[in-house]
Amino acid sequence: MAKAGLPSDFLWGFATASYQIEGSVDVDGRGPSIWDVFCDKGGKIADGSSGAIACDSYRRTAKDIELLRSCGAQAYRFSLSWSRIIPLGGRNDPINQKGLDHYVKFTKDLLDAGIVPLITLFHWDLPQALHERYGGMLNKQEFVADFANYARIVFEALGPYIKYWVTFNEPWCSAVLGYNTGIFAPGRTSDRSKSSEGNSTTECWVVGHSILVAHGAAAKIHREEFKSRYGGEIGIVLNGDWAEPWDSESKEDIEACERRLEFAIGWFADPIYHGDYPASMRKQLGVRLPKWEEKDIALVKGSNDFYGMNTYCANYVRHRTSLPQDDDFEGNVDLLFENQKGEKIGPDTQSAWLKPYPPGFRKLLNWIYHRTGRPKILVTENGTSIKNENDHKLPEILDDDFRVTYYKDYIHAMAEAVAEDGVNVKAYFCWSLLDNFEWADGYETRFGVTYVDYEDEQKRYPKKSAKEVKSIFEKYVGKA
Ligand code: GBH
Repeated sequence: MAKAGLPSDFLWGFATASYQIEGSVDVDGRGPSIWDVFCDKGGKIADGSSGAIACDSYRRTAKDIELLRSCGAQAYRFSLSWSRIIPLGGRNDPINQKGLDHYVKFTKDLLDAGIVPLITLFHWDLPQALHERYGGMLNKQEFVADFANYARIVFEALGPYIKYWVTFNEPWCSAVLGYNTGIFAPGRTSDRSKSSEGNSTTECWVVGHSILVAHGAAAKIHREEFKSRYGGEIGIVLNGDWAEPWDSESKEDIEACERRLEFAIGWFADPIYHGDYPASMRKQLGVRLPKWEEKDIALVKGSNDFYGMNTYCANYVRHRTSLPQDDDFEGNVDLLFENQKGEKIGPDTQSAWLKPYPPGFRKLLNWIYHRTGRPKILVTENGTSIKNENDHKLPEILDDDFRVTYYKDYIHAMAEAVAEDGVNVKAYFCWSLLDNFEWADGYETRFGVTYVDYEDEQKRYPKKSAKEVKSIFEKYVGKA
């Protein structure tokens, strides 16, 4: 039997993101973000909804803190809405003190409740004005300067209270889903049935590059202007799921798995930890992948104090024999849920892409740890939706054994990676504290450990998983 345990200073809690929970989109001077506009276009969100009300968390901060306490959470990861703090987003635009004060108060209230706050500066809700003014993240120079300004304002106001800063959540999603497939805001793509603008072969690579440089710029500001005053650490959060070969005997499929992980994770991790994009990406993308200017890579290389890891599931990966398409972003592979023997990687959930595979978590922790030179890892998101959860009645929904099993198995896999394999994981956040606005899937897909009744004043009902997570961690913490 493999050992399983976590260190005694291990931190665990729950995560959310501003646009998915806050609502109050035109309250206290908030400016619109690209997600407000994207939702309003129509036809983009499964149930035609938006984050206009969401979980009403902007007005229910006290309730959310009470909920966190009742779950025994030690920490809470949340994101800031840039356009609440700077409604137009830019470095020469006015600051909205009310927006900033809201987050200062919330942070202090969390600390008073004994909960460690972890702040994400950017979880996809770019101020709409920056998109309109210069194309947002397509314009590296402007975007980096504006993000740096926003970061500095936030570090100034919240520096004394924050131990862990995340610059960007999942740049892969902003780049690929926002500028290649177009299923996320701002919805740019070459597919003219979805968007009149966009170029899927180039824009995602440009956007990814801008985000990396903006991350590096913010990290430099944090280290040079704030770290000695307030302490704290800064990192980026990358998403990625484990890849198993479709044919475990095939050298090509094993290589395809590696390439898949490089396209998903190495794209961002390699510049930060090694100073350049993966060779497999250079080979496939050629000049479409931006070259590193010296001053930019100097900002990016070495910019992480910790590695923020989001992961949910795994895929079988099969190599392709055809040449890569120009808009391919996956490394010219097929992503499958069954292997050559017809075995499924995991059970269905409400999310088409998500089939739980706990052993993949341990393997991916190892892959990332060794690829990136053994950094401190914080698991900043992990969780699941449940097939047809939304169709059930409240009592059944609250009895979310599927989610409880998911957390048991995933946390166990992590505890093995730590105790058995020596991977340095220091924190873990369940996605999510609340059912919330699940982006293009709207409200029908629920990821919360807490049920939110959208028909009845966003009332919260903790599910079984909300209570179980605490006892799961009690089994492991202090045992490694
Ligand atoms: C996280 O991303 C997000 O950070 C969080 O906001 C979100 O609520 C949570 O997942 C649950 O979805 O639709 O086939 O193009 C997780 C990584 C990568 C998972 C993109 C969904 C879309 C696949 N995501 N993927 S598809």
